[in-house]
Amino acid sequence: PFLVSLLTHPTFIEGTCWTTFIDDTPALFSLISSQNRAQKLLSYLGDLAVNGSSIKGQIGEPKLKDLINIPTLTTRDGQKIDVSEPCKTGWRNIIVEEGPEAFAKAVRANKGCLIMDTTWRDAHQSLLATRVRTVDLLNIATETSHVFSNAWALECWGGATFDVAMRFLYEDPWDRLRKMRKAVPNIPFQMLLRGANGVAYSSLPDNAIEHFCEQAKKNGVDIFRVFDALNDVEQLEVGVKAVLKAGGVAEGTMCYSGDMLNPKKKYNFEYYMELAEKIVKMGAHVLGIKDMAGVLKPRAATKLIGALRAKYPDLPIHVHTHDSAGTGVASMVACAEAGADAVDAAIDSMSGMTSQPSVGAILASLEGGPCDPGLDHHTIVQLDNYWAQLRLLYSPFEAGLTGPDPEVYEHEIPGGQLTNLIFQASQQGLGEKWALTKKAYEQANDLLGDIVKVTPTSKVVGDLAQFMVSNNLSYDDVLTKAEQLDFPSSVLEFFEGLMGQPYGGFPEPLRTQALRERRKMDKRPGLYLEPIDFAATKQTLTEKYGKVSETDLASYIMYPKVFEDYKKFTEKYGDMSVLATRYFLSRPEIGEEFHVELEKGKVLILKLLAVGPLSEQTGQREVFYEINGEVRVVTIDDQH
Ligand code: 3PY
Ligand code: ZN
Repeated sequence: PFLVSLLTHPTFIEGTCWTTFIDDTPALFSLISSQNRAQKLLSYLGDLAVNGSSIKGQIGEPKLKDLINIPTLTTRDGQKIDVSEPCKTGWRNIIVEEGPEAFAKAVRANKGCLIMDTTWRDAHQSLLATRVRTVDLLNIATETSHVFSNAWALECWGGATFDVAMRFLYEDPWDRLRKMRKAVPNIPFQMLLRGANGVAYSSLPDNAIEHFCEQAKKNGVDIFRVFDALNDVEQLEVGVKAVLKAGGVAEGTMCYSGDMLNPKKKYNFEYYMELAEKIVKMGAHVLGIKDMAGVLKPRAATKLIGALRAKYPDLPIHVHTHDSAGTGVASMVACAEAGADAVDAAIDSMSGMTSQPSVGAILASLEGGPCDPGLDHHTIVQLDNYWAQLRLLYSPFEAGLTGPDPEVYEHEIPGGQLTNLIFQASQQGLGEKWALTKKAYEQANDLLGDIVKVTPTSKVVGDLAQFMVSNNLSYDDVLTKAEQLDFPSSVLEFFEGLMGQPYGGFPEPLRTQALRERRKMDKRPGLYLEPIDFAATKQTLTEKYGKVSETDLASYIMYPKVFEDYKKFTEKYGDMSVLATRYFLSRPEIGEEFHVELEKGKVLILKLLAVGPLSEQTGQREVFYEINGEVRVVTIDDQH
């Protein structure tokens, strides 16, 4: 492409080009680079046209064949809301201007119960396998800054979004964060941090967590919900301390498990009150209660939140739930009435079942009362029009949930995992086995000592359950044959202590019998891990990839292999974030015209002309695209 650009450049053709030409003509490089980018994009589109989507987890084609219409926002009296600029008012101003303590104080002084909208993170993690792409968040970002200007926060980062962005969407999660931040300057951004695991699945050295939080804060995160999947306070503290050091709002969080009002259950009222005290002592600005499976029933919520409210009058309390059983609205209303400062909800089209309860339903329940969240459902409905279309666009990632699952009180499977397991069961045609899997999950949890289940410990229980179903093992079989069984690696890692220490200790003799010669760590894993040598790691990456940013470094430390695969992908195909989701997931019709803006002002007009016949000799096909009026051909290996 360089030679072609050079030889066809007017100055070169006119013959006035001498030695300084290349230096004096930066446009040439930009031309070369956009030609390169167009070529890479064409390779992706060609591959999609021949082989179909390679996006993991995608089944079939999007139901929405058009681009999503962006709704026009109007006030209740029909006035058009100006969204040419992001909204400037919101709770974030207090965090930015006065800091986390002032934010906590202002929230406590606020009369109503605020809402955190989880649509940009947990809702799509729980319903659409975390597949919502940056472009689709940005397309509605300015509107969101207006509609949710009085929200506690948008939960928009962390959890599985970090891994999935690179692994399946070929996007840089940091780039997403920066772009969202620019479009929404007024609403706090909240992320989910898995304590000493960061956004990964097992512990990292403490200095990796510190570096990560510092970068997250710098790039746009305001509030960090920090939890540990076993409620192991030492593991949790690593995250809380890192957030405090980075200057973020630390939401120290306990995971709610079981049924506090049932005297037969392991985690009782006293357990949670003692845990809360430890979290407060860490210096958290906010106390989070994370009901990842949606098992916090309304009466338990009233008792727990009421007691915490009375004990900590100055501490903001923020509650998270999932609507798996269908009690999410009732529970969040109970929390609000018992004194919670904020509860989580998702926009209506992205709510319910394994996601968060519907924001519209919570608003209707609290409207006009002392806990009124101060959001206008009239404009939320208009925004929701976007999400209703988006759900059709992402239909290939739907798990096919059909109704609530009150059995969640028995199996306690967290929202996101429940969706995944249902999806897997339906893919394998295991209607009957699904009931077995749920039962096995319950038994696996008992075998492991009735642990708190959320990423990554929920995977341990899920893996053991699937292992039991596929090997036809009963609860007793696992106990009696433990010394001979090849347990899944996640189970062994849990037993080793790589995910921290469970409350009440590990189950014995199962732990020892399963581990055999493997190590046992009885202190937090970070104490055994070598600190990261940032300079050396950066050097290695720079040698490999050229320029490496601090956020690239943080991505690599969190997910070395995923980061390197992502780099390889973008070297081959370029930056996918410029491509609308409809064309990222499925090929256009022959002759259908669409646009891609490579960078500001550099728009490609594309049209798929034809897919050629299969060459018997090479196993390849030629794909013909028109790009800005010129025919281009790309040769693709046919994988069928
Ligand atoms: C995560 O860790 O990704 C979760 O959403 C836990 O609920
Ligand atoms: Zn959740």
